[in-house]
Amino acid sequence: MSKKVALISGVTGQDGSYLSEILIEKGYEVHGIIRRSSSVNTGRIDHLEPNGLMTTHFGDITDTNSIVNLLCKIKPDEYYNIGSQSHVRVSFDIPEYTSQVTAIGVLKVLEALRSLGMLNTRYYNAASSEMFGISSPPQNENTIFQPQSPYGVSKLYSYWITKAYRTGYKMFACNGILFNHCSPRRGETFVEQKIVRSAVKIKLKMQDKIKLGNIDAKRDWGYSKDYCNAIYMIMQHSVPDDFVVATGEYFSVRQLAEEVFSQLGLNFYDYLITDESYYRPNEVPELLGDSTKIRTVLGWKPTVSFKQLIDMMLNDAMAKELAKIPSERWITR
Ligand code: NAP
Ligand code: G4F
Repeated sequence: MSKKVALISGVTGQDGSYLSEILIEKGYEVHGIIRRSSSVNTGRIDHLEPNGLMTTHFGDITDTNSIVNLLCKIKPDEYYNIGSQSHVRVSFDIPEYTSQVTAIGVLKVLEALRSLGMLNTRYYNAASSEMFGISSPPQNENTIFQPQSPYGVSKLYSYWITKAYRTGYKMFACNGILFNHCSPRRGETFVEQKIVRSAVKIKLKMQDKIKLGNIDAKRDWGYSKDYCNAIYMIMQHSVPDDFVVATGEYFSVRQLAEEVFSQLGLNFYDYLITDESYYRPNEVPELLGDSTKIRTVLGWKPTVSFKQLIDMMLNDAMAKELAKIPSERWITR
């Protein structure tokens, strides 16, 4: 039997790397779209492509021709579109660009599939809990969307356009409404990774303070690999549908920081500097997911708790920093 073929945009990111591993393990022929950058940014997938486990191609979801050419060449059975300008704070600085990538980029991929007649290619859209904005928690598939950022509004466009192509053209097009998720591979400018890496550097006397914005916002944090398994399950379902993916537990940024610093024997408040520049024009105060639907319909559940996640990220960050300094200067946890 021939291998199933998957194409992923956003493959160099946190989720792209875990999703690639999952698909490779399941026997897929995996292709990823990468963007040209002045410095190499394939660190998260360097264990895959050089070993012949996947193939990357230059492209961009805002560049229709590159998408059309890749679709014609690769003919994927499944297209995972997880490429995005994914930083909420930054979306206020570059709102137009964020919309071009995060909203219109999704339309371009869907329209490329439709106009090429590739209606049997299954399509996944990375929607986001940020779409719920200021709606009261807990949020599920029936909660009203009230996005507060250019990013959230763009994701809402991506969500609705995916549904419109599903109903209008009978495409297998689905949305994953994922709540915050992280891992040792999480980008350094998202708050949980910033706190973990900063706390480790403070412990090792390589940094003095940590500058943060609103530490009273609450988030429902899960483990990226668990969430990439959910993405795969959504795409294997018998019918295309939309699912919330979340742990059902939430914590404030303050609680997260207290826990991280205390695991290193430090008092968070001795090092905190509040920096207005990290505040957002609009905040999303509380995100807490109700993932009953995916648990019931697909049998998905998270495997890593909040504390285990922090531990995993701390161990990784500590190992990386220690690798940079001579062993006689190690002061560990
Ligand atoms: P990430 O680490 O920031 O990765 C984003 C990926 O998108 C990168 O590979 C990036 O490529 C790529 N990308 C950006 N612009 C692109 C473009 N124009 N064309 C093609 N690719 C482009 O994000 P993540 O945490 O893995 O998240 C994956 C997806 O889920 C994103 O759509 C994000 O918005 C969404 N999401 C994430 C979370 C979360 O908590 N992690 C929650 C809900 C939804 P470069 O490496 O070249 O920049
Ligand atoms: O880590 P964050 O930047 O994540 P945010 O805004 O929740 O967005 C993430 O989750 C979304 C799903 O809900 C994804 F769609 C999106 O792609 C991304 O992965 O900020 C979390 C909270 C915010 O309330 C923010 O105001 O932390 C607060 N915060 C406080 N100080 C900070 C900082 N956030 C960042 N990034 N940096 C700070 O210094």
